[in-house]
Amino acid sequence: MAPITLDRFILENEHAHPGATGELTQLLMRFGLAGKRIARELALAGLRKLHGATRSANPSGEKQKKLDLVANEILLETFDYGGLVSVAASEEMDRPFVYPARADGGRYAVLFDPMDGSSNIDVNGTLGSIFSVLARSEKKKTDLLRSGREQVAAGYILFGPATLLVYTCGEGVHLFTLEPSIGEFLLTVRSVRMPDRGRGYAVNEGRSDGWSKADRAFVDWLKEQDPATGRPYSTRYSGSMVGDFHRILLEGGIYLYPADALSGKPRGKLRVLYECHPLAFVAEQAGGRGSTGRENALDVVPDALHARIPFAIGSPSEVETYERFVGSLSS
Ligand code: AFP
Repeated sequence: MAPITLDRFILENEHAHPGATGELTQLLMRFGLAGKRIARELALAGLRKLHGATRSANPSGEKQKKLDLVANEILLETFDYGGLVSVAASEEMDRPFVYPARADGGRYAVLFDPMDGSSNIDVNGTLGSIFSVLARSEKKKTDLLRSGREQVAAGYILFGPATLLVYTCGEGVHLFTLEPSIGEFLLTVRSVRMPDRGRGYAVNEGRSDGWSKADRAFVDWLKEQDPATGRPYSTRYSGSMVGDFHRILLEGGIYLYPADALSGKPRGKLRVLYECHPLAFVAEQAGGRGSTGRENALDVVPDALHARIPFAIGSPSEVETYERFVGSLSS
């Protein structure tokens, strides 16, 4: 049977919705194009001396790598024609970028973390690009402080031994693998399901002195010897949430980035709009959950463009247990 390309899959799904205008279809196909361009830049970066940091910092004060900016530029360029998108916001930019308007204006807003896990760039580790798509607000183009439930699509591109594209439009999660010799993403898993529970957890435990009592107690619980409940869990932490989340999507388990009172991250590190909302949408569509510990991450309405939250994501069993720890041990 002929392989199913990303473009064909998306087009066929569009045909299943008679009222569709085709714009969201085109937009999703463009993320595929951006993914291929970023994958090429990553493959050649070492040879072109494009590793390393710039002198600039992002809006959260983190040093930007050269490839953070290259990936950001590629994603911005990807939507600068065709009038699909009216505004883009990114972890790497202070303010939303408003595209020059067509008469009727693009119907969508895109938000992205162009290079997730950038500390992995210089060591050839796993990286990702995360994206979220909202219908443009009728009130104000740049109104992006909205609930994660308003996302119409979200996903990520994972740059590992293979380049993968995983997305949801609210009708399941689909996984594609880039076939480099033909330059196409091919359907690899239709309707991915996350296991109800797993055997692994991902967290930067070196920071545990700054965590709450509940966070420490939960991770200690994961490490206890109790074969009857599948414990102890194994740690797998890569420095790229996309990489860690992808493992959990396929194998189950939990990823956490708690609030850290000692490292200047009292609300955690992860940004609501570029990281938490899109991955929580993917998780939920695959049967998993994203949570702050106190509420479903998709219900969070950020109070600022670069707002952060403590974040846990993964199988329903582990996320529920985590919420129980937070509920019972928090003051
Ligand atoms: P960057 O995209 O700024 O590199 O951050 C990556 C990330 O948001 C997430 O992907 C990682 O799991 C986490 O940060 C790593 O942060 P620590 O180095 O503090 O563990």
